[in-house]
Amino acid sequence: MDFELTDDTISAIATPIGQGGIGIVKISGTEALSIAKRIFRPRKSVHAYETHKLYHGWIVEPETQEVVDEVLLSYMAGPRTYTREDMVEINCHSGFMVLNRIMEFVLQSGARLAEPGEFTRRAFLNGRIDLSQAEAVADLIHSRSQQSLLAAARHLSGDFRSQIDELRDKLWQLQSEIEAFIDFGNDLDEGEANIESVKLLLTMEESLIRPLGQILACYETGRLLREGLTLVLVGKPNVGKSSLLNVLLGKDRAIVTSMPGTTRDIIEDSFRLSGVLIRILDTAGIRMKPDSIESMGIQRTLSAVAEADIILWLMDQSQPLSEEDDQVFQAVSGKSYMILLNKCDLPPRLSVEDIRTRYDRAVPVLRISVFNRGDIEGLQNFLRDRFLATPLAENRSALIPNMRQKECCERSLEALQRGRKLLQTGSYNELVSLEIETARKHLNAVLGLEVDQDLLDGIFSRFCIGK
Ligand SMILES: Nc1nc2c(ncn2[C@@H]2O[C@H](COP(=O)(O)OP(=O)(O)OP(=O)(O)O)[C@@H](O)[C@H]2O)c(=O)[nH]1
Ligand SMILES: [Mg+2]
Repeated sequence: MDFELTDDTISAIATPIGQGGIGIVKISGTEALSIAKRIFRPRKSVHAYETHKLYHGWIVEPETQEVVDEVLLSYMAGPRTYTREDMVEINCHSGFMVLNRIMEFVLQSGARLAEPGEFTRRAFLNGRIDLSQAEAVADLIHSRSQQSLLAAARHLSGDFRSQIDELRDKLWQLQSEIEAFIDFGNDLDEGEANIESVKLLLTMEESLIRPLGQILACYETGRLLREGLTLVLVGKPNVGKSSLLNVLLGKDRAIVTSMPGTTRDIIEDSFRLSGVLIRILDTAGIRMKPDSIESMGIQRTLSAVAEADIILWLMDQSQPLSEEDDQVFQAVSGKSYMILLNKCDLPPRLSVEDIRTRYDRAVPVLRISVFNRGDIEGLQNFLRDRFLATPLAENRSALIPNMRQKECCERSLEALQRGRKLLQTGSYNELVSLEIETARKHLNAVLGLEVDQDLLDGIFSRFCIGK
């Protein structure tokens, strides 16, 4: 790695600006303490600042010594700090004016305003954390669900790094075995050589290809936990879509009337189920001869269906099936959907059997009435079991790679698969070794051992200033 480590001292406001209780200004770098001394007047005079101690006092204008705020200042000498550099944190009163004035003094006294993520970037460049941990800091900040928070926290703890480190060790081992095989292979007779290459293939499969495959499998589910799921309500007009939206949200979000065609545009909101964010879209009812506004709404319904993770197709069990249901079927078929047979409090004119015969023998059908609390809880449990009770969601210990890490793992796996093919043909063992080398490079990139400056810029630009 040959990234330039700048040795200037950086500073930023680390808390959101607003009328909060406290605000924090962070300073990191060799000049941190001397800058702080220029603008801080301690309550009791301090002979020499001790590391990891808190000091009570005032921030003063460096020139005029005018008091700006009463603060607590902490001094932490490197390397036992977030960035591994000397750090000072000023806990002051929050508020736009106060924070900005303190920041101004710090900059006047010789610090530079930090770029977004620069503190974490320094932690990475100084070797305190690897890239997967640095990314976890950003993920932690951006987490929208409890699971993704947990996943990010586990990355931050370095568990993912140990998993990748283990694979890197195994790759080393495999590579040296393959090189030995290349060097001494000619001394072996054909039978021995075969046994040797089968052994290598097995090691490759068991200790590398399979575990990498498992990491990749975690990605998809991880993405859902990280970003949440999109649930779309569809059906012909008047079947109770907006009523269901309202009960799931626990508020009157959409207008409900007994007139078909009430909802004309997509209504979007979100709620949580088992800590996972569910984005819910209520749509315009699909019908045969819509007026022009309605048909625009129906177009939007179709695009919502296209981006859905879960489709709930509502039907009114007090009405027989109609051509309009056929149209809904056209919109959802080929997708993963389930049917809710609503209005079960009314006399039935439609059975589960009717639906299965007409559309899909295997589709899950749940009978509900939006007005019945128990039915709604039943639906929530059903959704939880079907979509959120994945081994990953339950097994909090699973590690979820982010997209960049997934791509590195994918490339590593591809190289291994090419290597396996070559090894099977038995003729180009030198090339196998090259592929293993490629696989190793990509695994290194997961941890940031081999990444370029642009990539780092991309990663750290996701951070906010002060992190
Ligand atoms: N009896 C009974 N009526 C229901 C039930 N669910 C909804 N309704 C009624 O059905 C009518 C239509 O409900 P909405 O929620 O507006 O239906 P929608 O599918 O959103 O209709 P559009 O927006 O026109 O497509 C309203 O009068 C609701 O009160 C139910 O489970 N039982
Ligand atoms: Mg509606």
